[in-house]
Amino acid sequence: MRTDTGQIVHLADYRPTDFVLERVDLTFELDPRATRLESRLIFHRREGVDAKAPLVLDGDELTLTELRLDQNELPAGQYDLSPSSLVIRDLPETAPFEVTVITTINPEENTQLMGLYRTNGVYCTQCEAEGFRRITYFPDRPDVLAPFTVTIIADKAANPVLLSNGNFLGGGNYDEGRHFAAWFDPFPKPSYLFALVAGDLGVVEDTFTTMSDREVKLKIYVEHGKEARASYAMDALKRSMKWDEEVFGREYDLDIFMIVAVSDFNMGAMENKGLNVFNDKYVLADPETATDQDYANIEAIIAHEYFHNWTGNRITCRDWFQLCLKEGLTVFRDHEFSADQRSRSVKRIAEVRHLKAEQFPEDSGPLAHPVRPTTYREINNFYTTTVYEKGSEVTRMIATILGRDGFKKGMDLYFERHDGDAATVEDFVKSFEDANGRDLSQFSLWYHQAGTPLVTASTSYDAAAKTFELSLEQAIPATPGQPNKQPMHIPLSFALIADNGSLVNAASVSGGEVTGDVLHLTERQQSFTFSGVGSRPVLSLNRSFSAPINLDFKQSADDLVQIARHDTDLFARWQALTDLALPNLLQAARDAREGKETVCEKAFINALLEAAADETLEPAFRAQALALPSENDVARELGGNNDPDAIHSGRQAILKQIAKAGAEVFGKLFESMKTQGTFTPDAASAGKRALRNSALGYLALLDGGAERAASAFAAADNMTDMVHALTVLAHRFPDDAKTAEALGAFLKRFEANALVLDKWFAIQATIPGASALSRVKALLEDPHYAPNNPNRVRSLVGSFAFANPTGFHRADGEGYRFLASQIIGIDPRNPQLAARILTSMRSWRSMESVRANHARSALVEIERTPSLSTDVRDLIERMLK
Ligand code: 0A1
Ligand code: ZN
Repeated sequence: MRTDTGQIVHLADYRPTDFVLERVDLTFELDPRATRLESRLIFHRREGVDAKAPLVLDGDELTLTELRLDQNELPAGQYDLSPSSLVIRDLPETAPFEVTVITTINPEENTQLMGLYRTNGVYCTQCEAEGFRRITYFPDRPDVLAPFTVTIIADKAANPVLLSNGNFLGGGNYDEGRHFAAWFDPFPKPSYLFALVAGDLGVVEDTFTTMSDREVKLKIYVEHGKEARASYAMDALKRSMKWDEEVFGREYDLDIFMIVAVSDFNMGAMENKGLNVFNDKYVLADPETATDQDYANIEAIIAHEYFHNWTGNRITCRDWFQLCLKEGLTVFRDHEFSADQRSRSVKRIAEVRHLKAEQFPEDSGPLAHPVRPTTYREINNFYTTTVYEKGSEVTRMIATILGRDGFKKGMDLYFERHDGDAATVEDFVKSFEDANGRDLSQFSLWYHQAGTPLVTASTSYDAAAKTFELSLEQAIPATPGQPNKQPMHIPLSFALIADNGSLVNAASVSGGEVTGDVLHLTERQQSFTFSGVGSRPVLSLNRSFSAPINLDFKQSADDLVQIARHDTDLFARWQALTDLALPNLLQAARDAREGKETVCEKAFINALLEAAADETLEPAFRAQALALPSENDVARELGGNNDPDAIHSGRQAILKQIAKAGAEVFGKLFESMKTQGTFTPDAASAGKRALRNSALGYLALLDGGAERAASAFAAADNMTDMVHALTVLAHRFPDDAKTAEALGAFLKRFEANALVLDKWFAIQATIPGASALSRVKALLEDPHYAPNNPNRVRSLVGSFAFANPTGFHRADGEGYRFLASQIIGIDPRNPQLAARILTSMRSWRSMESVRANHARSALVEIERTPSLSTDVRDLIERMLK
């Protein structure tokens, strides 16, 4: 029976458990439909706890077969069983005792993919956040830590590989064709980090020698035949291990580190101790089938999960409200890793694009919540971009405020103080305060106040006094449950740029704290005065996106061009080009709505083409500059009353004008950026491909575009170029015979590769325009569609809802009705997947009224569906509030 109780959990109600768990000993006898688990748990009553207090264990969809206390069967009167708990009374007052729980579960029928399930014949587990209670009755909360011993017994022929956390203890033959393996994890861990994998898998092996000269075995398990596609992941793993030693001083701690790639997984990957389980999308790659973006994602996610070994596993979370303690910090760590492996500025641009595209809308809509929330109804709904990405930005700001050394001191103290703990955000912040002698209480508001701060800036220059004044004002919008906000500590990196492009050093600055190139805005209103400034400078503000804010700073096109040309911070140069682009895109959307021609400003086009052609700039940066703000970005800037059709056609008009003006530049780039020789996924080559492909995107807007895209598709010798050309062809010329031909050829060639098929579905799901829906509906009937595979569902239904504004937000509301029917269909099988796709509706109120009304009706239709999961119900109710 489903046990989501849907009750609201409050941070303020936290209290430790009454019983301390000393040890866990699990014996699994695997069977696809009736797996038997004998769990032996040693507890003792915590000091000071009432002698009558019962032991409460969590459970979900379990069949209890046997229950023993110190080896004796427990009489029925001594325990209570409910769908969500097992409560045992009359337990020893002080002495430790052993509870033996025997349960039976059905992995084959587990379509939620939480707990123990089967994917392509492989047994696999997912326990974060509350999946372990679907395996056995247990105190399933992150502050209950214990060493685990795990024995797995299974049919040997079907399951030659038997894995769990920790170090391998031993194994051998058992009975009737069965064999067993035993694993021991000496590091006390919470149940959400438990993992078991069993099946017939291929393996890639390597070793890593740690900084203290210990040799660690590295193993990546994949389906047979896919071994060669795991070599990039292995390389990324070794680089991550080395980097964590060098940059954070963190060494790996077990004898073995394993990764298993599975094809059915709700999220990206999971950091189970010593046994990471991955969505195979983030492990498998080769030039023929993976894009540069796939390689970058693999590198980042392999690193992310590995880094969790210290930030998440060795130091875990006291309760789920502290999720950002492990996630925000670990995202920050993986961002820094990727920045060191690739181009720091380009990485930063990509991060900020993602933050603004995903987190900013969340923070300004009905699902807004603090980085450290204080209530939840379904914890699965809090694996959000706010907790992850904004959580990372908050960590980055600590580093900006304290500087490199101060940040390092704080991290060192955090590791030293809290190794082995289930810690809190307060513990984390205190480590930085104590290591640096600095009060971070105002800064901590970043954890507690939701909403993206709006900083308004204006400047004035006094030539006679040689002073330059910057006036700042901050306002944090109201968010659900938080009508009033306190002013925050906002670190703003800045530069003053002179006429000749050089950076100006002011003689002094007054009005607030300034450290290096960072202004500390701490008041609601604050003015900084720079003195000794000989001529009017151009101010570059929030460089590197030092704070995750919306900045309202009306700068002239000339000033923005000056920044775009001269700032030493490449991020700021990209931002200036974006700030030049936006007013043109907004105006184009307004013009399109009124049926008017739009005219793009020359100053912007010239600045953009200048950057595109500038050979002193790295190609990846130039590609980022040429990728104008997306339609969703424009919608966000418009803020409300949005008409996606007008935004789309306005943006297309601007792109065409750029293409015309830059035909020569783009032609040259398309020729000169061709990568030669065998494919390598390194950042420099990827950058060239990105620039060449953005040139192709523009060229395809000119006469003969379809032929150009089709021949680029035919000539492509790697997946990046192929997917890009196919996307250009399908999105610009959906009804051209060449598109049908290319889609057909692509399908034929990659039919057997699920991850490439996902791309085939996604490209078609995102073809703009009202006809997208009928295409998506037809694809649902395609024999290659797989309604139980989360990647496939995301690639078709998810791509349509998240990344096809004109198709999804059709004025007649059909897109919303389609989504509602999908959510209602997916929810009973896989509530997490349904809930995640449903978040595509989070900004429904920003649509113009006809669409908004259709959206509301679709949400109400979902709300009225009987027996919705808590996951979906929680979101729907918040979105309709
Ligand atoms: N801790 C993982 C994310 C994750 C969360 C829940 C899951 O359940 C399906 C799976 C993974 C991470 O941050 O990578
Ligand atoms: Zn994580």
